[in-house]
Amino acid sequence: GDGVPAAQKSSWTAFVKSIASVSGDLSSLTAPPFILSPVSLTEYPSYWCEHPGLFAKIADAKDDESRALAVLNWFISTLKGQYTSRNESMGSEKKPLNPVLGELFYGFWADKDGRGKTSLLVEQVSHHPPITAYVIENQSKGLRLVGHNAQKTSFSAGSIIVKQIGHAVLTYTPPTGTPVEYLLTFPRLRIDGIWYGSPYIELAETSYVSGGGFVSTVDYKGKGYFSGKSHSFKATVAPVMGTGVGEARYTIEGTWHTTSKITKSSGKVAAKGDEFHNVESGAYGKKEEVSVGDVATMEDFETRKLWGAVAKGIKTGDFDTASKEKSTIENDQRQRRKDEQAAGKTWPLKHFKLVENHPTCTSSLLFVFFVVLRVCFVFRVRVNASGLECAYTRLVLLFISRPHTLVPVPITDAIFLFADERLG
Ligand code: 0T9
Repeated sequence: GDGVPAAQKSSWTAFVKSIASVSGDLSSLTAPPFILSPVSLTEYPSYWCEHPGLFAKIADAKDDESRALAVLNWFISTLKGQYTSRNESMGSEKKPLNPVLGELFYGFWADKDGRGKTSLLVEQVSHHPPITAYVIENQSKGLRLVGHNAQKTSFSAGSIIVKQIGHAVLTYTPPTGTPVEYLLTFPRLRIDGIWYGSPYIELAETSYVSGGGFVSTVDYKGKGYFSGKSHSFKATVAPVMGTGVGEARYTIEGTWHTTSKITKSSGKVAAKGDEFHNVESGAYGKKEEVSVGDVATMEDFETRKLWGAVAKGIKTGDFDTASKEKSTIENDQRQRRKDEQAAGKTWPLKHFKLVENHPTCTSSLLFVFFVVLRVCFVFRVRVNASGLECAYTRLVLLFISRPHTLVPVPITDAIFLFADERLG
């Protein structure tokens, strides 16, 4: 294919064949050098905040309805970075470095224009399958995002299909009053262009943002649907309680890597025809990559230090060194696991604990409750009870984010004490 260097054609073919035969977890497959990225998957959560101003704006919203739109706006504005930035910086989607257990990544976005400082903390909480947990917090605005990501991959009609496992919860704690939680789920990915050696991501199916009295439903389509353009989406924002329950109050259409518009509105916050998001102008225009500390002061398990030599090899085309250094890390990991097993111990995570059967997902009573609420929602029956909606949000987990048995939760609320000390 086009994207494959002549000398790597046969190893690419072999790699693609192995993708087709391995299902579930592709992270441990050995890929030809041209497709390797020097960036570890632990750095990916920083995509959530490359528009720190838009994140902060969630706190400035005047009411629930504008806040629901602000959350959706921030969410949509992260998609370009999450899913197209490797194509932009490296010419195609690339295979990230597969994080080791306990790998750590810390960063921040400095305070600017009154938006407050935003901090990021990431820990790899599982190696096989890879699970990445993270917290992003803007304390001055009362905003905190806690999430974890894992993937299940399969191969279909020449494309890699990636089902995202996990979810994130955004909590907004107002200066007075009770916190509001938004549950975010993630879209399905189709990685196309594999045969040509120039992979790129198209999003598919549906993701949700649910909380604060509203649920936003985002449908993703590629070429040939909605508008015929790739990276298209159509989102609706509907109240989950009270007047107009289940009816779309706003409909938004566009392409997530460029712009979108309000195409229907019966609400007061935005009118039909209004621009919803525009990644090319104003506040959206410039993404701000996360700031990290000096590698020289990092601990051994911090991403940029741990993978420093491998990344350098990949960047400079010195793949012998890259693969030698990678083997050193992998052998060290194998030895650690052996030693732990012999000692009857497991690796102690630093910032998260894995909670079995997350309390939000177990109670069968709550399950029944959820079904009742869901029926009310679908049939637009008005329910007016405080607290119900919060329960609804949490219980959406049951249906759409397919929670697994182990969910990483931060060990402490003051989770950034350590990281902030590190970063100064
Ligand atoms: C969470 C994101 C995720 C991680 C990556 C599928 C993928 C690993 C997971 C889902 C982020 O919020 C968003 C963006 C990109 C996703 C990656 C794209 C990708 O290709 C990898 C997988 C594991 C591969 O490396 C497949 C092999 C490779 C040859 C294709 C380029």
